[in-house]
Amino acid sequence: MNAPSRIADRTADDLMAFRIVRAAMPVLAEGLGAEDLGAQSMPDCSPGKWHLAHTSWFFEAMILGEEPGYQPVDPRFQTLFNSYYEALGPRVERPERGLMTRPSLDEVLAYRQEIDRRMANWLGGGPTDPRRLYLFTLGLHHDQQHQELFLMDILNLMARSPLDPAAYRAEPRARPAQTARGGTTRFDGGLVEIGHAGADFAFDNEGPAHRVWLEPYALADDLVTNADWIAFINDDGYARPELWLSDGWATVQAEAWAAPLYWRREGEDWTTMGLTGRASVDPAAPVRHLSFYEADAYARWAGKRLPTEAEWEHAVRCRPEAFSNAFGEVWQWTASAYAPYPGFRPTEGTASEYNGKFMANQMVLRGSSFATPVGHARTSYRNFFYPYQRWAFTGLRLAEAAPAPLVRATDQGETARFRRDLVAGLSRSPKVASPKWFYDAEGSHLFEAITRLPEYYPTRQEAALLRRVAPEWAARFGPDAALVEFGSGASEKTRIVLDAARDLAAYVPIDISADALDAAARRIAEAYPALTVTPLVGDFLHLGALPAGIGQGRRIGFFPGSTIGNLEREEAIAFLTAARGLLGPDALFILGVDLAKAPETLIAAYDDSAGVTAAFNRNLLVRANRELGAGFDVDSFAHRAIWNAGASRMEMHLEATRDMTVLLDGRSIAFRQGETIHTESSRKYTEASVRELAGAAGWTVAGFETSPDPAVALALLEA
Ligand code: SAH
Ligand code: AVI
Repeated sequence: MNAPSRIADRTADDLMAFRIVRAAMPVLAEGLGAEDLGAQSMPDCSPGKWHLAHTSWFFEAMILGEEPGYQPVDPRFQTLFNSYYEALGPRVERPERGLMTRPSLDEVLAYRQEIDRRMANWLGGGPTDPRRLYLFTLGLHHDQQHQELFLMDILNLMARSPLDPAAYRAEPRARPAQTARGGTTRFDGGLVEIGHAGADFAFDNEGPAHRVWLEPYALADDLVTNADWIAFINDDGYARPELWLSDGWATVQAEAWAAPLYWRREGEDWTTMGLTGRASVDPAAPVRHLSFYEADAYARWAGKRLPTEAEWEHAVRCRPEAFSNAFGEVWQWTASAYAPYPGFRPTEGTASEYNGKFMANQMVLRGSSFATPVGHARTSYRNFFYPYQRWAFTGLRLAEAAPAPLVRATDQGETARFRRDLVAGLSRSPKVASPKWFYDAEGSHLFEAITRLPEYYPTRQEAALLRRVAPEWAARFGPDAALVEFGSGASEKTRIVLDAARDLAAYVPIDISADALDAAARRIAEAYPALTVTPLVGDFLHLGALPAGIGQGRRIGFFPGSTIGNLEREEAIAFLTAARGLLGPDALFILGVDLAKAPETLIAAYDDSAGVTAAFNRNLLVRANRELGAGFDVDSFAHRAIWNAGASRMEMHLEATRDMTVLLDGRSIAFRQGETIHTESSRKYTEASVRELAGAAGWTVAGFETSPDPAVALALLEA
């Protein structure tokens, strides 16, 4: 494509984005009268009419006004609609904005239209100056911020009226709130990166990306609810100075706070004011309209604390699916003061006043609210308010310190092994990588997501089969037995065995993925308090000794999930032989295998329609980029799932979609278009091939059970 047509495309996109963003605030104003839009309920709020005008003025002052010979729509608007830009001259101070009976609402709407017309012309000229284009995008995000302020301010105004008026028939929100999950998610912390990096738009205060140290912590999956808040009130939360920061307690006294803003006690019940008028407080809904002081006091009352902004960002970046309403319900107060990140540089020019000059005495909020326009917020987004302010759509999510991990996270040696192994595999022809490197924290989560896919039958089929055979097989374990699981992952199927063998003495999960192992071992220890749980992190192909203190009874090996199918034949035999040695002379071994079947069923299971297996496969490259500093362009590798009938195995490959050279450990590794990295084999067995494999490793097959189609099998082996 030539340069002019690229500019034309960008112009069309920008114009579309401009029209969409600019249409939103007038829609919010529809149905509200000129009186509603002219009044100001308190010094922190602005009249709706002012928001309509100021967001238009922003484009005029920042962009149009810089064009040579530009004639303002009305030069007097400069003073009326400047918010806080010292560089742009005098202005009407915020507490006085409600006095602007002139210009009228109609004149403001006409001003808005005229600015939109002039901006469309400006865009039509195909602007290319990067600084102005940045200011244009900033203007759109600024408009979106004011769309939310518009709603906050209208609500505050309506709440001042004894009539409890409804500003809207339905709450103006893009998406319904998400339902609660009920739990906390734990993070090891360590040295992590936060802040915005990359070419996408972000406000200056979100960067630069930088490293911070986090101690292990846990973050609540859900927001604090109204029911939680009522319990705090009923426990005299607003009357106990020991729960409050000194400034907070002074504010409680001075303002006579006894509940969140807008709450009113009606007999035994509470009502609150929302954009649809006054209504009963919904106990299940996240609590809104809190100051930082209240959020902090509540956290102390609950025996917890607020998360720091780095904890919040790291958690939501790593595990977005773990949290309900991280975005789109209420802004969440953090324990972090709003301060510049190391190396912060304000946007150059007038827009330098946008964020940086407010970096004192305010606290950071993360996420976004129901009133935040879709697409406006990000994981790195930093909202900020003074700690006493509570008219914004604010709430909280609790954090707490977490115990140190049971399992020490991946050591330096592991990274060195990954590097050595990957360099060796990619230096071969054809290129290969070991599937054991799939399983960093993200890879383990992706595998868990695979097990829930409709196409990936093995987990469901094997769990059902295990439920059927476990009682009979567990009867053979005998007293004081220990279950030793290889590649235990989330230890979900383990529960079926543990439930069938209630007198097991110990459980030894072994896995290469420290994060998955730690979380799983913790969950099992909590659910089975009488069981000794001793996790071992490491490669099950290099077995050491079993830990001490795991009982005197039989050792039961457990290797479900057809993970054996990921091993080459010689590896599988060596592994089964070593496991027999490890578990001792009267050991039993439960082995799960996937059986050969129609290629269509297999291919669907390894190339799912949601693309989860593709993400799992590509995660190997993502991990190599992060841990080894490799230079894979991940999007230039396509996921391939192939049935290799001769070897009776599914194969996963990553196929280069173009010729390229990738830097890894100081070497250049060349890829031709169409060349692949063979990342995984999943062997599919028959009863005969299982018997042959077990026999070659010195085991006797004492039982072989098959599930209904799509069929998998479980074998019970005796040493
Ligand atoms: N057993 C579970 C998980 C299977 S996924 C199930 O049946 O659903 C495979 C698991 O084996 C992952 O948790 C992975 O981290 C682990 N794993 C793969 N190769 C390994 C190796 N060489 N040593 C130890 N663990 C390994
Ligand atoms: C863990 N292993 C047995 C899985 C398998 O089926 O080979 C891993 C997997 N690969 C793609 N989907 C799932």
